[in-house]
Amino acid sequence: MRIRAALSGVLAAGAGIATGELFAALVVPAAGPVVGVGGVIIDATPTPVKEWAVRTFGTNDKPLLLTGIAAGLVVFAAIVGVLGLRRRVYGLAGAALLGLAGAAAAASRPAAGLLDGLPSLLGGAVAAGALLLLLRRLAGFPAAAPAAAAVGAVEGVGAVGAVGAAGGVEGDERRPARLLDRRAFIGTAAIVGAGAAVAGVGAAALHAAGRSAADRSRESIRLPAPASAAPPLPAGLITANRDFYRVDTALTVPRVDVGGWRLRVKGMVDRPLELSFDDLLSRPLIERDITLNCVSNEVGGPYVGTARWLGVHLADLLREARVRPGADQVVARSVDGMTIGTPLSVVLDGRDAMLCVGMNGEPLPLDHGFPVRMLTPGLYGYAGACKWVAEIELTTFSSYDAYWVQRGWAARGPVKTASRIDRPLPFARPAAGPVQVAGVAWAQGRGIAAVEVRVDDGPWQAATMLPSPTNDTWVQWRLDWAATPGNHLLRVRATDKTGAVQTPDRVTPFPDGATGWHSVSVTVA
Ligand SMILES: Nc1nc2c(c(=O)[nH]1)N[C@H]1C(S)=C(S)[C@@H](COP(=O)(O)O)O[C@H]1N2
Ligand SMILES: [Mo]
Repeated sequence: MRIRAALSGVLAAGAGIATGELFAALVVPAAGPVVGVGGVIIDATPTPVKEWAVRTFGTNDKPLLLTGIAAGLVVFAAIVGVLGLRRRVYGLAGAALLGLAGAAAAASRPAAGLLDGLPSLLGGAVAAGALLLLLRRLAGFPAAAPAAAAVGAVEGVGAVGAVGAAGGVEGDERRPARLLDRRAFIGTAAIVGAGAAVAGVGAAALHAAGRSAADRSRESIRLPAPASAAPPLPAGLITANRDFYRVDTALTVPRVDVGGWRLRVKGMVDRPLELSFDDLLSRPLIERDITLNCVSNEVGGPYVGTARWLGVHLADLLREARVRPGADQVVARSVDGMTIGTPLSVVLDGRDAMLCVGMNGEPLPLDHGFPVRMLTPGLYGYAGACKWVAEIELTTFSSYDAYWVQRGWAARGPVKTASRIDRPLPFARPAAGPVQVAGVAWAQGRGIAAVEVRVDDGPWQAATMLPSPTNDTWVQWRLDWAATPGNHLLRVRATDKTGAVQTPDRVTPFPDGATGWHSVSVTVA
């Protein structure tokens, strides 16, 4: 009996959540209950735990979070089912709690609209109704049945045996009624389960359709040629879009229809602006090869890439908006409520801070901020590269902390000089003789002057650097090493064009970026 009550709880919760998701998909696509709760968890997760999750699970952190939420829900719903069997109000309270928690989560999202709580409230009501229905079926069961019900799959046999053992003639008399009750329960459970499945599949299909609508809107875009083109590309410099790292807090990628998209420039400006996507495309576009990296990247880590970006100069736009004296922070706000603050002085100092519409010859991929993202060469992504941007607000650092700053990260995020060994791989076993050691080094804005490699405790040897188009682009480097048998430790360090040598001091990414030399150990046969 308890197992059935638990199952009732899980089925009812499933039906409620699926209905909520379906309603959300139809009416307020960004406000699904699961994503709302997940978003709240992501935002509330303490920075060290977030760091650990990104380090341990990489881009799988989001599927894992969703799996965790699902597992927690199953346990909660099962308990509510069992309690609800004892007293209906417990069941109702459980369903209400689920609905209200989901609604509160959705309504508290930074980009929430008025209707965002509705899907969860509706879901809570459906869960309550389904639970009452299922529990009513169970109520028809005789009190002595727990042992029989617990037998589960083989209950046809087990139940009769158990009842026979428990009560002889009396058991035999109950059997027909119990079989009917059982059938009624299974029938109701099947209907609730099937309803949940249909609603869930429907919600997923609608989301997929929404995604493909965004894809279509993206595919319809023809990017104009740049007014200021980037120089020809050295081979191997660019990271392909599909290989470009992705770091963001978005559980579902925002799907923006360019037709309705507007960019507002507001706050401490004399002339607030509102621009459509076409307005942006009709401005002179610049094309630049810029390396972007994440402040969360560990020494030697993967969260760095270089792309050929197309977009408009942000400084030009700000000059048109006439920034008022006193403003010192540019806060970009995304369609999903992320805020990223960039020093105004950095945007205006002549570097190519831009609003990007293109990445490697295509409109921005959805994952990388379609239709428009900000990019500030020389700053970590969290401090200058807002994706899915909807608003640019001029304000001050003293009056506003952006999302990551509220969580303890440094308010200004200049990139630190870094270098990485990509070949040989850690613990590789190359043959003795010539081995090519190769990798990348970056110090956007300053540029890289030299890269050196050291084998064990030997001298630092200058690596060869391939041509790199600008100081905002990483350099690719190589060194031919005459490998001798045995275990060896390879280390790399870079020197930027101000003459500063990359520091060996190891610090963690939090709060303003990792430092230290990357090393790789290999065994030469
Ligand atoms: N809207 C939004 N923009 C965002 C983020 C985010 O979570 N949401 N993450 C930032 C961070 S921390 C980084 S490192 C870059 C990563 O950009 P990418 O995913 O295109 O590589 O995006 C930045 N822009
Ligand atoms: Mo980042």
